[in-house]
Amino acid sequence: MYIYDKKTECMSVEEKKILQSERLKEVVKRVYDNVPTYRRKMDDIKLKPSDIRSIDDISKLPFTTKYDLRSNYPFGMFASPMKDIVRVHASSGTTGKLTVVGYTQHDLDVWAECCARALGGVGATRESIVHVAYGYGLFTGGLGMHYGGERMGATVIPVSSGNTARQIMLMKDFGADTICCTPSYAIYLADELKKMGISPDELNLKRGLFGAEPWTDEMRRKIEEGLGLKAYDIYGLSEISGPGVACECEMQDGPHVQDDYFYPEIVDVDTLEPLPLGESGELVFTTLSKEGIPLIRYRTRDICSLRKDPCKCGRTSVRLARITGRSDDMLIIRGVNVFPSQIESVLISSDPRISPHYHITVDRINNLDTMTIEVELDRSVAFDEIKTVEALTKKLAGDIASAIGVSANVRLVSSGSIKRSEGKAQNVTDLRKL
Ligand code: DLL
Repeated sequence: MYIYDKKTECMSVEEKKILQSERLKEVVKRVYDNVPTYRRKMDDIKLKPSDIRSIDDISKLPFTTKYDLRSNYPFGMFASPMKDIVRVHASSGTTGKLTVVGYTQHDLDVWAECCARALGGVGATRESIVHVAYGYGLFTGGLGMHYGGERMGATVIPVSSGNTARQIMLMKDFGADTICCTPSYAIYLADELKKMGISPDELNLKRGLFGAEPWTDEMRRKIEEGLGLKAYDIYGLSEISGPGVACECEMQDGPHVQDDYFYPEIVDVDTLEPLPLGESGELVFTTLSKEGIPLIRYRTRDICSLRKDPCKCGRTSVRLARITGRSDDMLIIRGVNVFPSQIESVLISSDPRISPHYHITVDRINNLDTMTIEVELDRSVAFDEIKTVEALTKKLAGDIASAIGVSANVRLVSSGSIKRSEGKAQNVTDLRKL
């Protein structure tokens, strides 16, 4: 059962450094001995596990990227034999293939502990009823918060995403005091409540843990008002474990990184040199205790900065500033990660009458992300063949939805009508104000 682990969460900086150093040494040895990619990367720079003596040596280690995971698809980066892997999750890759991660029982235990810490840090207790409306499945949101809730002894409602009217009925009837979902879904829920003439007072919600996509303080205010709760930011990524890598405490002043398990760095996007505290750059994580797929200096592509100023809650962990963007072209649409290259792959394979020229426009309408994909028809198809265009549009929309896991409005346009760029292709216009 989880009880606020003050001893660990409020550990002195010196103690934390000793713990991080010990764990780093172990994890480096583990990947060197078990993962050929890491052995090769370290051999290439003539680095031996014994050269890593403390956490201060971390910058000597090579980086890991999504490309490493992709080129070792599906299980080639695992550091444990498959008999010890008890769960697999996955997130979007840059192509049709997913980015796959594996967990040993120890990894699941640590992950549940991190999510329990996140829930406990915002005031949930074993008396709480936790409504988990993140998707369950390969996405880590649902199961991550689910096991976190159970770990703390709360009552978990594994409702998953979708069917908003039913979600509202269940929240009312079961009296959930804690909700976990994406911030955009929280806003949508608030709007639906209003439409149904239900006041937030008729629900028992006290707090919500919102993440999986970027959001703003303005959205926080809207959610708090619309659902009658306190809204907290929770951050994570499947490569590092899932939700709970970092989470705000009741002070609502930036997510605390669980830095006894995940060591954060900020590096310059171009030079990859570590940046001084407070400067904005790419967030990099090293997993300090993972067995299934330990990652060394994993480049998250998220842009943010770190803070070490003391938090009023007493936790001593490093905090994240809000994520302000990405250093790659990944889009997050209604909580689902989408790479334009995934859409490109569909265009190439879907139908020869469709050309690979496209433009994506992302917007937020009535608080819901929308994605419109304009695609040029091949020159061989006359744009006025209405039946053909309709059938192709339907097929392409279906192919895209099944490839990326989120629906898009597809508009076929005549050949040559999408503006060609002279330099780097400008395939995406994001009109959301985040
Ligand atoms: O989104 C895990 C998660 C689930 C986090 C539920 C929080 C709550 P992935 O699908 O692998 O994992 O996507 C990870 O989502 O690199 C960020 O770009 C983005 N992201 C996650 N949380 C936040 C947040 C889950 N609080 C990617 N703020 C990350 C901004 C976030 N971006």
